Amino acid sequence: MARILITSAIPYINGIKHLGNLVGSQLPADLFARYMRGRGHEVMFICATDEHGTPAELAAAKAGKPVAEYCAEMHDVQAEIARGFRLSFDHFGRSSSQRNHTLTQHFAGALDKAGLIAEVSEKQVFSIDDNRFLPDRYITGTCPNCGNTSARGDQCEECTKQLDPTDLINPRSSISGSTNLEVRETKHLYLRQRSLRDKLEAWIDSKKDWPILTTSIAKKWLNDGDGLQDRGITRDLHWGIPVKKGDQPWPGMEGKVFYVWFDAPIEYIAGTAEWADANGLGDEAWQRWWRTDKGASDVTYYQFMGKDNVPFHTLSFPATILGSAEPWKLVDYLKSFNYLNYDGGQFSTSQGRGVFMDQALSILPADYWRWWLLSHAPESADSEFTWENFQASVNKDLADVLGNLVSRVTKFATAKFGNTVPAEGEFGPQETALIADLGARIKDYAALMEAMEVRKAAAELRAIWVIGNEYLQSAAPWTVVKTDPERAQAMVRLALNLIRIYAILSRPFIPDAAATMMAAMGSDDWTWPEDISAAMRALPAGQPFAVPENLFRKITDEERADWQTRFAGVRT
Ligand code: B3M
Ligand code: ZN
Repeated sequence: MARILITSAIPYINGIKHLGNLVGSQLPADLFARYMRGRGHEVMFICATDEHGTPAELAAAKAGKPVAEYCAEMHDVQAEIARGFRLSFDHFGRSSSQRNHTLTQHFAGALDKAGLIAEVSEKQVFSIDDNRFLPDRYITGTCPNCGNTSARGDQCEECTKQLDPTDLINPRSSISGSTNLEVRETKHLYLRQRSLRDKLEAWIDSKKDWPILTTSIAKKWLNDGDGLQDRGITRDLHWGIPVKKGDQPWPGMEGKVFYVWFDAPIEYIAGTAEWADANGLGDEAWQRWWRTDKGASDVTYYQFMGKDNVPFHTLSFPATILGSAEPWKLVDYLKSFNYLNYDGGQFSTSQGRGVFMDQALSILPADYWRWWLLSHAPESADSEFTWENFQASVNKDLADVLGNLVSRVTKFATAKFGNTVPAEGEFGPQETALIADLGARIKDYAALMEAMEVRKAAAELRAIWVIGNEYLQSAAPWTVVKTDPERAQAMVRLALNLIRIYAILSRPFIPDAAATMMAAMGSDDWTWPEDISAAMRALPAGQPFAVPENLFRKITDEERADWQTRFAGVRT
């Protein structure tokens, strides 16, 4: 049994995520966590809300709520939706937790002790009317690159150029709109990442098995232009983690907070501590996942995220960990994703374009979405959601291939032999061939799941469903029963066992349908079918089974057209 630590990028608190966000981080992380648990490994799967920074403050202001209250409410909203999608986090934490405050301040202190923090005086825009500095999104103006008149201080959304607030032409406050601004000196802490460059490069080079998408982004940031830059890790904001050295004040840094991207990845660790607290466990319970001096040296750590988050996880966060010179666990494998596009364009949170997680669940259960998203995960390239494609996948893969097999077998068996697993007859050459084929395919499927080849694993799972259908088609128990009912009983017994095995294999993708199938077979034995021949005989003769409710329904053309128009515009 291995010990597997899994984290998904933690979603920003401001608003509900769209399906593109989901498939790029939380959902594939959940798939992997469920698979690893299914194989009997010890898994710790952590996610959280990312609650600091200007997006949170501005969204709270827009909602007319104190930021702490806004975050608490939005955390609950996101947690509820995560449950709706059956995301099986061991803990869904909050980056604003006391645990994260303490750990973030601890890391800053350790980095300072290691000589890796520089205090830098820099010029920043100050709003006289608002009586505050205007970092990042607090300032709006004209993009010097493309002329967009509503570019924000950190980035222009039109041309995607990264900006500094002082780059903007005709700047104004995003809070009051005031143009009564001046540039003032302010002091900030910088993490001296440049001095960690060689260490980071050696570490990245040692990761031979990482996906190309991950290493190419890491290398680009390591070597592009002037190479790795030192990075400001503090901000002049009210909401965030107060700047301290451990539990000591930091002279000159009063009233400042850490930058959101400094504390957010530390929440992976803090979230595990929150898990321990929530379960009444002591510090050793979470430290054995994170401290190599406290048992974490036998942990394998996997991260999941969209490609835009890769630089922060291959350079910035490792710089924090390596720079601390303390025995914290570094990531072992970083799985990153391209973007999912929406019906000829992009998903966009700011423009409300696409399908958002709450909307998706309001029209169909989680399994339908999970299956489509995972079987079309944007791995080697960007991929695209279209309603036609969604309808076709659901109707073919889930309703025709899997759902139909389950209902046909259980209905036929009940009609001919009653509600228990029939006892008569032996498996013949056809069954032996199916069992051999299945055994080989399950091995392939397991290898793909272990390699986190999400799309290929989905395709293999579908192929496993298909061979069951092909077997039934050619064995034709509904014909055989007329001349040789004993043979037909053996076929039905095999098919019922197949349903149980499909439940086990499919569970990481479609957990609700899997639970229904398992319950219908009157079993609760989720043991992985390592010995396929034994697994095909697992349901004892005479065991009661049931005909499950329709596992998957088809999406009609009318529904598809309706959803297509409903989600074509902008979310209000
Ligand atoms: N919250 C960005 C995002 O939601 C950011 C990820 C943090 S991971 C530590 O895509
Ligand atoms: Zn621009």
